[in-house]
Amino acid sequence: MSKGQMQRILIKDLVNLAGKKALIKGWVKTRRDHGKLIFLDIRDRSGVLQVVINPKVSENSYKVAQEIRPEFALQITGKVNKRPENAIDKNSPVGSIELEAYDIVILSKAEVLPFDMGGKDLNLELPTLLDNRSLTLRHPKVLEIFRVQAKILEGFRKAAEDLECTEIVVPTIVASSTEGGAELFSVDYYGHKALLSQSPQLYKQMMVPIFERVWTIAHAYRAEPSVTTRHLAETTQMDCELGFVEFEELLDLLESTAVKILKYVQDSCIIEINFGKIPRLTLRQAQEVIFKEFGRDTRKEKDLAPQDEIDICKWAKEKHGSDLVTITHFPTMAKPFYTMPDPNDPEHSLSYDLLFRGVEILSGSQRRHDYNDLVKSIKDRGMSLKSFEMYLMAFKYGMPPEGGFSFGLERITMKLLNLSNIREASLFPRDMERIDERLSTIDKDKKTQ
Ligand code: AMO
Repeated sequence: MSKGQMQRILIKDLVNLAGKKALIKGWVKTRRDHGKLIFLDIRDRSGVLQVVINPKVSENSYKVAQEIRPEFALQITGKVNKRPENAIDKNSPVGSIELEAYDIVILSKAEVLPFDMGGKDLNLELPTLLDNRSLTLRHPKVLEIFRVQAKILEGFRKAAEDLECTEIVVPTIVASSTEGGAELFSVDYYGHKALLSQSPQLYKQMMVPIFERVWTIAHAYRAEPSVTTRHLAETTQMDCELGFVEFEELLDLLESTAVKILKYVQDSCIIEINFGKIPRLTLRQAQEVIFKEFGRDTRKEKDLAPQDEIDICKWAKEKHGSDLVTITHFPTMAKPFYTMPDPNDPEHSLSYDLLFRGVEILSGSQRRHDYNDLVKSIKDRGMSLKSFEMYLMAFKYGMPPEGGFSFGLERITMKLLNLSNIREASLFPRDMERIDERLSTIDKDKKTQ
């Protein structure tokens, strides 16, 4: 910055500067022409401010403004004025002031937008919203989703630090499946077959004898075979793994961690959450509730179906005033090989899911920590021991009783904001039909690159 040039002031900091001169930088959200006056709503990282361009104040600014369209990036110098009482925007923190422009510098031009972005809501169909993601993310309603998401990440990090977990970073190119199932993406790895990781699971477990308690935020890849409103092909998991901790304590810790994250978000954004005492039900008990309260007999099922999760959450809210409910003891054979069976009922496992407003947002378990038991479990599932040699080594040498859990970031975001589709809760969502561009429109050459 050359000597004598004014310093940029953020929009949020202008409120107390009425009568003073200020320089702001930002993007044009909307432009309105009223007779000889031009009004611009300018957005920077801190807020949105009305700027008035009056040819009587600055003829040059008025001339420059002629070509200004939405999304132009501008530097504007002007005088901060109090707005007349009847023009105060009560919904904006800077709604009591506006900037009267003396000088406008165009920092970057923008082409004519493909659709109107100036409205309070962005009324676009989901595919259009995603086709134009780098642009639609700029709309205040859309970017707010990711401000909330940033708070969830921050809240998780703080909660994990409170648990005295050490942060780790783990690979996503792996040799074996962790979660079982067929939902795997394969990668040509120098001529060898590798996979994209379904979860940081094996690495976080291997780190227990090193740090005792660890956390990570990791990408997880699931080749989901169908299109749903709550599955992504690439998702973000927020994981913890803790040594010398067993089932009951794990339940306490996962619930208190969830409450900490949600409270942290609630304190920084205006979101209402019901924090009654979180009810805990075994899968069987949950199925009984669904049978008794909702008249559907799911008692032979090995898991909760989407409608079951909705019903159980409805029950938890009505009977316990809680938006959260914990379900435990899923059938051992329906869970991954590392899940510890309940010693009192080995057909069922020391596993848990946390449901929030009708959707599972977390799952986890106490793990099998005995080497021989783990080997048997891998064999029982018809999996090859060869791909687990390094993992198993960690269990040969003093793995304590341990367990952990994993939150789905986009699921929490979706449910906190009552979004109808998880794709809205991912900056650049991947699904069966899309890697940024719709796959049907990517030509074949590009597909095989
Ligand atoms: P799980 O497979 O249940 O468990 O995943 C944990 C959490 O991640 C989220 N999630 C997803 N979100 C969007 N799209 C998907 N396709 C998707 N898959 C999972 C969910 C889910 O609750 N290793 C274990 C966790 C553990 O035991 O610690 C695991 O991955 O919110």
